[in-house]
This record gives sequence, structure tokens and C-alpha cells, in this order.
Amino acid sequence: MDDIMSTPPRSRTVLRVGPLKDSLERTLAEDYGAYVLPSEPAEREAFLASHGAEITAAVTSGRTGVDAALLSALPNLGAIVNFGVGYDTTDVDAAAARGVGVSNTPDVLTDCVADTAVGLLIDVMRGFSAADRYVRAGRWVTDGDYPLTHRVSGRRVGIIGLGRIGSAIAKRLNAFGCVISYHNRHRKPDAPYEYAESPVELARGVDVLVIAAAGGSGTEHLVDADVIAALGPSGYLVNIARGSVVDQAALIDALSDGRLAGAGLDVFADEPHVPAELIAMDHVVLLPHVGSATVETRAAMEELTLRNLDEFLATGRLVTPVVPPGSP
Ligand code: 8YV
Repeated sequence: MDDIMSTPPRSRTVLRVGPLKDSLERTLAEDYGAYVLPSEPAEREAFLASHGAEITAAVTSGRTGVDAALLSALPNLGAIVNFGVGYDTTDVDAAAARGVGVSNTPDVLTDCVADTAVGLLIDVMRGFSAADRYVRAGRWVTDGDYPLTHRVSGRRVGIIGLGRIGSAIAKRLNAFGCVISYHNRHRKPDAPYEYAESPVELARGVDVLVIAAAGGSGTEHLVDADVIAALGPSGYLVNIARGSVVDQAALIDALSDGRLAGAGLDVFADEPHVPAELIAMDHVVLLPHVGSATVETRAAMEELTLRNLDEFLATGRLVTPVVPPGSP
């Protein structure tokens, strides 16, 4: 560690990996002279062969990430600076093994993502988006009143993943008089909510299941056909985390057969592709991964991304590390 703190990175070469917010892309190009990793395979290979060894910091997002193959083509990489709180597309274990630091943008997006979860929950249970379509199609005039929907206040809500975002969702729904329970990798001794040992146990006891767990191999299909069956035909699913946490095929089957009442989804298995079956359903609300997508929050994420980059380039440390640099 001492070594890293006293020795600034050998050079200051930054690589952008994947698309980022326009203003961030511009800043990286203009103020940091950052390279852009080509997406075309042959071009990428040629680029890495000639410039891979110059790169000390990579800036990416949860959409793209730095996998093990890219990592091995960047022998002098010291940090992966991730725009976004989720970093499941980056091989964090391979980075840690090499002493490559990884940072993300926690806290600054918590409120907007939690707002999105509550918005989706209300929308899918009250049918607002579907009712909006009903009005626009002129059906209020031709078909009469919109069918009754379901009450949100006071319902039992289970949260998978009681981290920063899960806790912010719980706090909001508490104000709606909802009864909150949760499942988490580890029980949270200070949390004032009932703990369920498994996702199935959680789903069995609630009206709505909200997914706020981190993505990645550890949570892949944590919500599977059994969990969906435990939620049951009057249950609702809300996912603002990662599409990989849910078995999407099992979800579509249950929604098609009336074995689940509805779903509010901001994330999907293969973004930006949303299965035609979901698009055709009126009892699902579909958002194009906009949980953190407000002007204010994205500006805060950009600022924190650049603070991490600056800190790394100046001191070899990161402001909000997931993996501190130099600690295999
Ligand atoms: C962003 C997100 O859309 O922070 C995350 O993990 O999913 C979102 O805030 C994403 O990181 C931008 O690519």
C-alpha cells in the first residue's frame, strides 16, 4: 500500500470502455485525452496491441464493464472507474487478484432508484400506464369506466437486497403503511423489518416482491420459478436491480398463465431487448433502465466518477472503492 501511495501511476493514460453520458465522454476526451476502446474486434485487438500497456485507468459503466480478457490486455492498469453503482459487468475478482482498484458511484443515485421502484410498484398495482393507454385509445368513451385495480397502501412488501437502495425503498413504503420484510445475504441486525431466510420464504409471505440486490453470478436467477410460484397469482414483482437476478423466461410464463398478477420492470436479461411477450402484456410496466436517469442524479454520478478518476491519477487511491487499488 505504501508503495502505491508514494508512487504516482507511471503515466496518466485513460481509456474509455463503452459509451458513457455525452458530457462525460467529452470531458474524458478533452480534459484527459482519453483513448476510446474500439468496439470492432479486429480494431480493438490492434488498438490493445499498440496501446494496451499505456493504459493506467479505465472508465466504464455497468453497461459495458471490463472483463478478464480486457483486463489481461491492460498490463499496467491500476483502476477501473465505474459510472454507476452496479459493476457486475466488470470482473472484480480478476481485478482484485491483480491489485487493480475498482470504484463505483454509490449513494448519489439511491433516492432516484428508490423513487423508480415505488413508481413502478404503484403503476403496476394501480394500472396507471395501462389506464393511460385506455384513455388515449378513446376507450373511456366507448367502453366506460376502467376496471378496478389494487390498493398499494398497507400491503406486505418483501425486498430482496436490503442495501442502500433496498433500505431507501423500505423507508418510502413504510410511509405508505406497508409491512416490510426482506431477504439479504446476511441478516441486518439493526433493520426494523422481518427477515426471511430465503427468497421463497420471503415471497410466500408478501403481496409484492421488490428486487434491489446487486447483479452478478452470486444472484443469477435468485428469483426463479419457485420464488414466482410462492408469490402467487395475486402477487406482483418489481425489479430495479439487474435483469439477471430474475429467471425472465419463468417470469413470462407465470405472467402469461395468470400465475402472477403483474410486474414492474426497469431491467431485463438482454438489454435493450425486451421480449415481445412482455411488450404485448397490459399487466406489466416496462421501463428502459431509467432508475437513476434524472438530470440531477446523472450529474452527481458524473461528478463522482471524475472525482474517483482524479484521485486515482493524483494519489493512486479511489474515493469510493469497491476494490481498493493495490490490495490483492
Ligand atoms: C445506470 C445502473 O443506468 O448504477 C447502476 O448500476 O444500473 C444505472 O444507474 C448505469 O450504470 C449506466 O450505465
